[in-house]
Amino acid sequence: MTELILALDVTEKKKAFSIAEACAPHLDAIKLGYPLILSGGLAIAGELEELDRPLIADFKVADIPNTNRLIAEQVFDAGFSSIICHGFTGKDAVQACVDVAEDYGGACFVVAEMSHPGATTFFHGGTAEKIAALSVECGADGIIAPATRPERVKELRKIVGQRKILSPGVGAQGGDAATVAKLVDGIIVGRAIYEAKDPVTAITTFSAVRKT
Ligand code: OMP
Repeated sequence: MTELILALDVTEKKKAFSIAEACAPHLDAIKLGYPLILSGGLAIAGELEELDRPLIADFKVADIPNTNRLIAEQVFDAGFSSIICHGFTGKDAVQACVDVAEDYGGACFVVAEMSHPGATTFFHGGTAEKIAALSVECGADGIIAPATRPERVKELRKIVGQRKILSPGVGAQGGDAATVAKLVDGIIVGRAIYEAKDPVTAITTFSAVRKT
């Protein structure tokens, strides 16, 4: 079944916790990024561990190899099981994140192409394909590819094969969950769940389209 990952971009800690608690039984993982971590601190990851869902650190790490390594170590020490890094930084920088993930028994996902309209400026013209190939070369667990462009996901799938594709852009950014769920291993959904009047009910609409 295609995994359902909640992007918990809620900056109010108490609200973030109550949404995570209510939604956790219906989720495969929870993704935390700058909005919640900068407002609530890295220790939130440890506190959310009690919900017993894998935690993905979305810092889109994009620095030199040594700094990437230091960041990744902090992420896994904090209790995350996966990290997302950028791929345009090149082989050595991506490899640093992959190696740390492996040392901790975790996973590393590399952004191959972003989901927002402006992403086409730099990710198109062969760049996303190169990043996807680099991800495979580095032994990453998978890539991030846009639910807003299913045809691009299909192209990138040809490159990454069995490796996982996690796909954001469903709902608020216009991506169609039913279309993309057939193509990827996990859909990442934020606002369409956490801004819904009833987030658990919102989840059931996504659960319905996940293939078996
Ligand atoms: P919503 O647009 O609210 O569903 O949130 C999407 C989530 O996925 C946010 O946390 C984004 O930061 C993240 N994301 C994208 O939207 N597009 C990308 O290309 C990559 C990511 C990501 O790496 O998760």
